Amino acid sequence: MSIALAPTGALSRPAGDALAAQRRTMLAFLVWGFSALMIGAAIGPLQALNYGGINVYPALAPVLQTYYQGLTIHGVLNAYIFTFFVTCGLLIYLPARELGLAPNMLLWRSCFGLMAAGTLMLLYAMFDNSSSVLWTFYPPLKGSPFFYFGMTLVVLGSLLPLPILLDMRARWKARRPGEVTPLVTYMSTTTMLMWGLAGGGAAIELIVQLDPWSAGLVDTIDPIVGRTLFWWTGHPIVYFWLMPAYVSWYGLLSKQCGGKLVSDPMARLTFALLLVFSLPVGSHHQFTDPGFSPVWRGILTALTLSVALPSLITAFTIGLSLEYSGRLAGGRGVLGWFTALPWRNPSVAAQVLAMVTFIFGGAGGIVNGSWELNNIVHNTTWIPGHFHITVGTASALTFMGVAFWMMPHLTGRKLLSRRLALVAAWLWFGGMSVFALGMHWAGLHGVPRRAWVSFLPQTVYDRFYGDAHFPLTMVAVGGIVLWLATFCFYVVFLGSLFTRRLSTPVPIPFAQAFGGAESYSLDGGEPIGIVAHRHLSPLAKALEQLGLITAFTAVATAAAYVPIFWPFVNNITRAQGWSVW
Ligand code: HAS
Ligand code: HEM
Ligand code: CU
Repeated sequence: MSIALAPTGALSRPAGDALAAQRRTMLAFLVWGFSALMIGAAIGPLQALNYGGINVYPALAPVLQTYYQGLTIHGVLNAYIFTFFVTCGLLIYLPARELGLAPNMLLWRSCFGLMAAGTLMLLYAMFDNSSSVLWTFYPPLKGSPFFYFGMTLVVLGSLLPLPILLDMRARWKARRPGEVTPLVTYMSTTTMLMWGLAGGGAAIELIVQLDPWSAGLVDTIDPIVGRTLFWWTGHPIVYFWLMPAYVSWYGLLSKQCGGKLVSDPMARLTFALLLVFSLPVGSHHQFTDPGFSPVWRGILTALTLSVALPSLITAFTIGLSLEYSGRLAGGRGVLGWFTALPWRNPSVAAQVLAMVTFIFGGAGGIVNGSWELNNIVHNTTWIPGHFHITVGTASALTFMGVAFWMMPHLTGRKLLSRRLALVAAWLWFGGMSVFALGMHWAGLHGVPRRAWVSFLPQTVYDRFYGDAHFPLTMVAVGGIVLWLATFCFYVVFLGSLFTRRLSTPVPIPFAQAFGGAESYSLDGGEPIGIVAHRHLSPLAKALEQLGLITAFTAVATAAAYVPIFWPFVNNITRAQGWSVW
């Protein structure tokens, strides 16, 4: 089946000022998100020094009164605020430009407004030292109402991109009946559908349990119900961090490398599988929690291994796409294609380094997900080791890579320094590799996570953690390198915002694919609408049934959670709040 090319402007192209408004809004999301990371990433190395036995907290007392106050600020700003803002910007801006349609600006700005108000409340609650409840805010640890109400606003705001995307997709489809959704829009919509289902757990936990409890309307709380609701959201959230990075790897990176995406349908399959498998496995964070059946723990292990499958598909599809680009650029031999990639482009370098790191992050995830092995690594520094090479690098370094082309695209100003951007990417990669290896290794020696170990007298520290001296030193060294990386990155990021040097127009690098739908970028970078698929893939067509896939996921999630919640709701626990720091 072949479908004629849409003439330029066949889809309503937004007028110039509407386009400018979209760019400004996208920039606001980017700047807010990266500002959060600036604070969060400044604190991270202090934690790395803590594990290296260096206690800097007494010197910081006016700002950070305890290790746990700093850790809460670090986790919350990095894991929620940074990621949510970048994602809620990108997943609207890119599809809007791909489809050539204007998003519902009121909703998009409301998303920003709600999350920004939530951020301010969280900052207040964390900096006044009332809410050192860590990024998981497990009850019965108790913080101030500002913390929980702020978090509620952030979660609710982060759900608003879903209706915006559904509306844009419906408008596009109404004009192009029978065609498959363009790839970037498809991936973005699937991500938001996943997040729409995932957000339910945290929303219920916050609105039903934590908000009324922190406001003093109820006295007690059920911790295990809270934890289970949290992980209903808290596992899929890791894909809410990862899938936007995949949007860039599948949807843009091949173009940046001078090649093509080798399979459009495989990208769709990955996203559809992530939608289905992300949801039911949340309780693999609770293998050591009491109260639910061992049979379910076994089933969770199997389901967790399934959620790795779409990422394995990604490894091969993206790996082959990169190989194609590298060979086009003259790369020969087994790994010549890899070195032939455009490594001088900081955006490409950052993203490919992020991928390389993710290979190890994924392998560690499979260890975590295996119930027996989880007993060895749970609650040790292995776990933060794992997630700094997943969210802390696969996602964060990819977002930095995206910022390197997107800043000039949005502002019309040059990137302050491509060389310094490259240095930042390599330092992040190098620092994180040393840091994460140290964290994993120390974890195998039993060093606990979330522990203010440097507060201990030297003899006690040596006695408990002497065996792990070398890996813990690696953690501290990695942390210092990461400080340098962060510094270089922000010189580039902030410098590019304020530089006076203008850049030539930077187009959005929408990739073309072999097979499936293709999107072209013309006209100085703004897409002209979509060229429909010439060879309609049966798989791509089947995967258009997003409503059905979402409904199936909802049923599977319910099936997974009913047996877990059942014993909890039949044995209610009533705990008083604790404020320990
Ligand atoms: Fe995880 C804990 C299992 C992926 C984040 N994870 C965490 C926590 C976070 C987190 C934040 O089952 C801790 C939360 C807390 O505070 O307690 N995780 C997994 C599994 C996967 C996984 C099975 N995690 C992620 C991602 C994250 C993330 C992604 C963030 C973005 N994780 C767990 C479990 C726990 C856990 C347990 C609980 C542990 C406990 O006890 O507390 C899988 O999705 C991983 C699949 C990934 C792969 C890798 C594919 C590789 C790719 C790169 C290709 C490279 C190329 C370059 C193309 C199979 C796609 C080519 C170049 C060449 C030279 C060849
Ligand atoms: C926790 C260091 C960047 C997210 C930690 C811990 C360390 C650390 C040592 C473990 C603390 C403990 O368990 O006691 C660093 C360094 C960074 C960095 C040196 C580089 C600048 C990031 C980034 C993200 C991130 C980019 C996410 C985007 C988190 C989260 C926690 C954490 C969610 C868990 C907090 C908790 O346990 O409540 N970080 N980090 N970090 N980090 Fe980072
Ligand atoms: Cu998980």
